[in-house]
Amino acid sequence: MNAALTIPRTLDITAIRQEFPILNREVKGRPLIYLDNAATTQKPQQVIDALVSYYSNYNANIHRGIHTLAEEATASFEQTRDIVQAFIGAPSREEIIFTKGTTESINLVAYCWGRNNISSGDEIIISNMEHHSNFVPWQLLCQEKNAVLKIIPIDDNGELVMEEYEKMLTTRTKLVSIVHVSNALGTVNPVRKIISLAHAVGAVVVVDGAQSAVHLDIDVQEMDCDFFAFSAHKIYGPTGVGVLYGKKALLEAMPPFQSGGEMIKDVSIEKTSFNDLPYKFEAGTPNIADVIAFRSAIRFVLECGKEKIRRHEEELLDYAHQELEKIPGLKIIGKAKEKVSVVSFIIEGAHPQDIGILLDNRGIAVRTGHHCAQPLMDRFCIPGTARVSLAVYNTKYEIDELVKGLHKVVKILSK
Ligand code: 7TS
Repeated sequence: MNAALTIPRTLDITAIRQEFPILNREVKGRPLIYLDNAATTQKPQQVIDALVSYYSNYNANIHRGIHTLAEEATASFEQTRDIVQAFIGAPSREEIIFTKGTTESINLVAYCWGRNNISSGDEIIISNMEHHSNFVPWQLLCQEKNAVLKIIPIDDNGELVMEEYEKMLTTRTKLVSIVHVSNALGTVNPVRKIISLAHAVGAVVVVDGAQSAVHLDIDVQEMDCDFFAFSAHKIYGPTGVGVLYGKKALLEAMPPFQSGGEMIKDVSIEKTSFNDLPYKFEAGTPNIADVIAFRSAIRFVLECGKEKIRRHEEELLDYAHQELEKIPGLKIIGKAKEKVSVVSFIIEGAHPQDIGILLDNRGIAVRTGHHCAQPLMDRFCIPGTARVSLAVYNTKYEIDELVKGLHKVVKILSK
């Protein structure tokens, strides 16, 4: 489907970098080296232009006006739904719900599906490497419903222990919610296998695609997940926009998430009937500008070509692994066979936060801390890591600068 949406181009990293205005800025007197892409990616000019164009030319509320601006805004907003549908291979546009991010998408499932389908003694399975947004909603649901939360363990390389997962599945398993790519380790989980095993016991599966949607080809039909959640801001798009894909039959059976305008068909003093999908789950004025600009972000990714981006990032990842391992006292956390774009590490005798501050002094942005995955940090008996996460615009030169910076960090902190 991708080819029909865009014209592919060669991956010229120098030219691509020029499309990201922020990459021209300096931090602490040095050119910015941005290696915190798992937190959020930077935005290309076409995304920024789409935002400005909406507010400059056709700002209007959608789905409710017959005037020209409202029609233009509605058409543009709905075009993003079509492109998202194609981007993840969803069977229909009604299954694409706009939210404000992965967190809200997962919470929507926990509230609307979870509270209607989970009861006392039921079991929910997640893993030890979940981001808190795919951990806490299920923990709270289990507490509320007196259900059981089971955690798939991970091994020392940061891979799921699949035999343990298989043993956990029972007829009481109602839901499995699993991260596709770990934000803290980069591990790519075998979601197809996880899903087919879960379906064999009749469980519904949620896939947290916050980190995978930008790096991997997503085909929700092939994957056969029941729900898939992701955020625009991690795919070169704006903040405040996310997507929940859900299988139509499940979405239709679920009650609304929030209520008010947009989500209704008819309201009388006695009762309210709800709007059709997807609007049943999109109460109130949505984030129109950012949804529209999200389309430009997807276009950017498709123009570059996911496969080409992946090859570039893999090359950088291998190089980063190889060079970082030469640094005395540095240990990489997360060495799964299948991993993308993330290197988490600790350095003996150095607090991750100090590593982050010293790198920032050299204009290098990395994330430090528990990465909203405290149960994972507990598993490795560490308070946190420093994390480098890569995107299409990163270069070998930047890895070299990072390595130089880390050698300095080791020198300073070992004094
Ligand atoms: N799931 C995963 C796997 C994530 O990496 C994140 C955000 C979320 C869910 C939540 O996404 P949001 O857009 O709703 O916030 N991860 C990170 C990170 O690694 N650093 O900052 C945010």
